[in-house]
Amino acid sequence: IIDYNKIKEASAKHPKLKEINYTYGTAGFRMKAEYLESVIFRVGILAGLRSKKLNSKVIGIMVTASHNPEADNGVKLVDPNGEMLEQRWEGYATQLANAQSEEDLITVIKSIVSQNEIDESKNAIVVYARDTRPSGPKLIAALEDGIKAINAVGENLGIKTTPQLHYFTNYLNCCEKPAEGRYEELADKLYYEKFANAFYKAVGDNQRLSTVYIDAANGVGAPKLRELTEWINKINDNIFKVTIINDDINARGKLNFQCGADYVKTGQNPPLGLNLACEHRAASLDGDADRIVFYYVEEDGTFRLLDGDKIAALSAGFIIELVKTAGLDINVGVVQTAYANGSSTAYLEEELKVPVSCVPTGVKHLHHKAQEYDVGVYFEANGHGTILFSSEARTAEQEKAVKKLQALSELINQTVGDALSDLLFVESILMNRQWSFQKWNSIYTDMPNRLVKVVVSNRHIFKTTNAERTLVEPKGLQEKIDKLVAQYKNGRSFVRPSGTEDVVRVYAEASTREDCDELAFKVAGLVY
Ligand code: NG1
Ligand code: ZN
Repeated sequence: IIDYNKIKEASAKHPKLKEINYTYGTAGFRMKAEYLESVIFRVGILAGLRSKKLNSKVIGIMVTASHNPEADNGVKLVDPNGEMLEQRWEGYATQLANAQSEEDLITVIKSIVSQNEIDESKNAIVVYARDTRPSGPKLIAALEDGIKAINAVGENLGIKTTPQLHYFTNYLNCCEKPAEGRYEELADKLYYEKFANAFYKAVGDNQRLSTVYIDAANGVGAPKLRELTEWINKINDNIFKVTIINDDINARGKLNFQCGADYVKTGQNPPLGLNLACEHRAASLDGDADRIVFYYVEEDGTFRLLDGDKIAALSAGFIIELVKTAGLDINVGVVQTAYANGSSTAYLEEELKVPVSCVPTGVKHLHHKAQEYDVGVYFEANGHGTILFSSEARTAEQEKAVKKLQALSELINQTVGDALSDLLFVESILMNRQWSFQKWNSIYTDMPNRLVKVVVSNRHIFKTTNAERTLVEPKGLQEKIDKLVAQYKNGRSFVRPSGTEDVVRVYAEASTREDCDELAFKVAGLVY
């Protein structure tokens, strides 16, 4: 039963900062860590309510701000199947976060209870984890106060990657629950065991590849990848070689600083601390290890990025080939956002002849769309994505190719984009194909592109349509952008407000680097 007085008293210890207006955005709540205490306390309450509503199913909570600076933090909820929180409940999260007083908070809780006909007497259970940010422990303490206030059972998983939390939440709702006190350890063990075994199956006896240098952004990916690699090496110490750099999770100020997937993708250059020789294969994770981008340098020093678009193209190409060999009647589709490089879309549609759809930014949009296919490949250009295999594809009975498909379906973390599982997935395809990074890169040539941030006084006046590729407001701006774009060969540009930062993003592509940079600069000038 819900004890409203207890909630009131507990809430008074985590008062809302009056002047701040919170929104549950693309990736939950995200901002400077010092503004988040009240929000996180209330997220604990919401998770309890959601668990009660879903008949005591386990709800997950992740405390992270991913690739954002170390001083930021954030929180998001994970539904029982390991997917992002249902959209209607995002609205409740926003309402709860913005209730000014303790009385308001109780009113919002009561309205959620009555709108959803929640049975207050149901048990509630939540699991939660955090990344390596220094603000994490304090925020976890506030979260625990919220969980206790609603009389939910909370299991602390300690430090985990975001995808581990998604994976384990799903696991707890379909498999046997561990004994009390064993959750934290099992969330690691089960994850390592599953992906190490699947990797072993997927690589078969193909010839091994060279070491991959991994920039772990000085975040949680470093210790987790190290342990995962140890598990793989226990099965066979010859199939997977990594050297982890930027693995300092204890030094202040290093997380995501001039390193990590976002830094490398946006800057189109290697991270701090990595001396890339031309024969080296390298990759960068982000601060919570759900994004990955690969890269190398040519003999003449040119930097080549193998981003989310290239991962999607590599995966779709291999899967389509397996499906054909097996003679399966399975539809494969790819989901992208407006940030996908124009050349990647052309390659998928014209060379691979696979249907491609474009949806708004944010993994939840891609995930939903990908569920419409038997095999749905989705990656954001920034390296966040995964592949969904429907159960038909998983049970089809056609020998070798099917077995390989089966192994691939086990190797990818289907609850959410996961840098560590994506790394193993890519490695296994490259090993099956015996492809170098150079060969992989050559499947299509990226159009020169640029992504810039523009700080504006109010980003909320920017409204988009057409999967965010067209501005409807401010009036007249899109026409001006169109005019500029028309002046450049293969020009493409669009503008949208960020869902995670207080900026507007401008993206541009054109046939030459000079044209592309000029176009981005000019469009940014229109926005500013
Ligand atoms: P916003 O800030 O809404 O552009 C960014 C990324 C998204 C997604 C979220 C969540 C870009 C251009 N945008 O969103 O793709 O990953 O963060 O982390 O990369
Ligand atoms: Zn991330």
